[in-house]
Amino acid sequence: MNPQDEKGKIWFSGKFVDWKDANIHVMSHVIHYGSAVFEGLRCYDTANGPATFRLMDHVKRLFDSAKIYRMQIPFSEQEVFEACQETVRINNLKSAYLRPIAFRGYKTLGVDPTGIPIEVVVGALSWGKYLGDEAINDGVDVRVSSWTRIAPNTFPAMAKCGANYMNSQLIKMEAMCDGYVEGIALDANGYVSEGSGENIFIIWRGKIITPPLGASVLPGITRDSVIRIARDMKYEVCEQLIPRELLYIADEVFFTGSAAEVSPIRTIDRIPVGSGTRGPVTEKIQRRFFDIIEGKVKDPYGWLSYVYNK
Ligand code: PPE
Repeated sequence: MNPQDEKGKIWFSGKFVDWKDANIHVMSHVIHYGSAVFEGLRCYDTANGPATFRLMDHVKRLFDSAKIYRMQIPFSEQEVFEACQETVRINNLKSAYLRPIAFRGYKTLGVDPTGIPIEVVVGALSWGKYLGDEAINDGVDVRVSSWTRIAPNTFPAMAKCGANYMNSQLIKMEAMCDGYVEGIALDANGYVSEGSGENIFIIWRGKIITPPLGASVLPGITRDSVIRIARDMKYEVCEQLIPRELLYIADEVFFTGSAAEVSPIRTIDRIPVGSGTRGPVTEKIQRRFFDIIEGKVKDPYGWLSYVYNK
């Protein structure tokens, strides 16, 4: 953890506590069964002060994830929204990565979660470039994972659940051990799914393609942002199954995510993607995305929520 972050305050089920006091018991349900749903989003330092990116969409996805797991969050969407904005304010942050999480807390063990209290926490971290400082401009080297993404009707991919990230850890560690930055997982049918913590897009013959929700992907909020930006830039965008080999012959490939933002991929399994550097369409979409989130151009989508209501 960053020592500066450790001086901050964390919103813990309705009140702010010091970082060191934001603790739970080791016999909490979440520790044993991974029973948490969470979000990750960024707050950007704009000309009008700090602004969270698509905060209400993240809050809604948190509540959707909880609903899938029959978890009753004891706060309203508006209260969680405000808790996130207030976490930025109370810690006097300009930019941050926010981590709202709801989990089954301490009462009894045993899989049956009946009666176990749901805790909700919002913490703020300073998080730099997710895939390395050079990633945004130069692109990253990735492999296709030998691990398959969580299969339909096992772990629901549309829920951003803590336990899903055991699968992500397998994908990420395998890639890193072999000298890659990230892995691309295929779905249970062998089609391209997503990275351990990112959605994926390819550009092929002038079309932008991303796997559909049925390919075990998280409905990424950055994914949705890029689809809307690209369509408004008059690109043809489709959600379509992607066979593995299309990764190798695509003109451009990039990842999207709150942490990864828009990160180009320059090689896959050591095969160069296109020219082996960031492609021109990726660069144009990146520029538009960063211009909006940093408040450099007018935000036509209403995606920024200014923390100080400017
Ligand atoms: N797929 C997965 C599996 C995933 O974890 C993320 C976000 C995405 C797609 C992109 O979703 P979105 O952030 O809404 O555009 N991964 C989060 C956590 C990463 C982590 O290491 O922790 C993130 O980017 O915040």
